[in-house]
Amino acid sequence: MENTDKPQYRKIIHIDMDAFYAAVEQRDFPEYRGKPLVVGGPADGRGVVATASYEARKFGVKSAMTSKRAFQLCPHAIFVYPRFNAYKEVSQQIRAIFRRYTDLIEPLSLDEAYLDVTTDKLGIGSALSIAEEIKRAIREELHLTASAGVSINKFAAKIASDMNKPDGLTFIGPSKLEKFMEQLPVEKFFGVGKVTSEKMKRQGLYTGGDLKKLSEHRLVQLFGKTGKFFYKIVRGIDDRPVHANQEIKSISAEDTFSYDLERGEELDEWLVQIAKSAFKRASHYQAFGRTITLKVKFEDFKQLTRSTSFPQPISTIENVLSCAQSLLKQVDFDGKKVRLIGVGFSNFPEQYLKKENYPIQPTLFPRDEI
Ligand code: DCP
Ligand code: MG
Repeated sequence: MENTDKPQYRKIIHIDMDAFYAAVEQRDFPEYRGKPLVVGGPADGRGVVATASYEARKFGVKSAMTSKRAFQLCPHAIFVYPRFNAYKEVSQQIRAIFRRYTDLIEPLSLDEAYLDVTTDKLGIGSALSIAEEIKRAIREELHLTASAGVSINKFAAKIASDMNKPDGLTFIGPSKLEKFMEQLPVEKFFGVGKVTSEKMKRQGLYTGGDLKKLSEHRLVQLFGKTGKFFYKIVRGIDDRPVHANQEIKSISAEDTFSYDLERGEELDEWLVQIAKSAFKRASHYQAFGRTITLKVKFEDFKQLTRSTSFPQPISTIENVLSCAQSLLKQVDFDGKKVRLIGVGFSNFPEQYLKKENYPIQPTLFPRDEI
């Protein structure tokens, strides 16, 4: 007879590929193996690191730092541009592996996904065994490594997958979950950026355990809506389902210029190029939004956005261009030069876009990607 007293936990796996872009490069180009490798923009001071091999990370090279900084830290590293098509292909292959076990897959990017294997297709039953099998398939069939986290909710699975990278497999079982959350530093909680973590520390809140001492009311007072999330998560509760076919909210293109630009012809020309890139991407997915947003980042890194909306989707390049141009006219430059501009579509009509069909980090290297 079934024991109805036993709580029915979900079985959630979070998979994240190790040093993804760099690992694909090292797989495809044996001469890069075992060497510090940086995948990103040019090392001319304006480019950005997408990722670095573990050999390069030893020197402190990290995602999102300037390539110039990476070069200072590790001058003997090999620098290569990303090959998005290769990464997209691997991404489809890992998803095909996931689908052997479940259709409840929520990709977060090309290299990362949640899987709900509460009832898996093959009747394996153990989430840990499934995670092991997936890791093995990725290794044997794709010659790459992934790290997996296994737990009863998305939050814990994601934290777990990061704990023993690379090639890690970490399980946080239900009996350990609350204790685990208590010792977790506040920075690890979803939604806690630098500003919030500073704020928390000023309040003497360093760990999940510290947050747990506060009432839900107090947490909401301090942190708004996210306070509700904190209240639950420190108790090991995260009911967010694994959403297959998740909608994406915007499509955009942006570019950091090789030198900062004043208002004028050159900037206008760039705006046209970037608006065209955004349009091309939207065309690719046959998804035109009713809102166009212009993003401007100034030389002092301050950033602003201006949007305009229409009752119908903006689906011709002429309309996109004229919207973007009139939005740029409305921007007060305050005497500053511009470092980056971006143009994006949002507010899509009913037809939705699946995240899994959308390339990761679409804004990093728009010119290479399209
Ligand atoms: N990426 C990027 N820009 C960033 C972060 C990531 O272009 N700021 C790209 C390159 C990464 C890929 O996304 O290879 C996956 O991101 P991860 O954060 O998972 O990083 P990695 O897979 O490279 O390394 P890790 O082993 O830490 O997961
Ligand atoms: Mg990764």
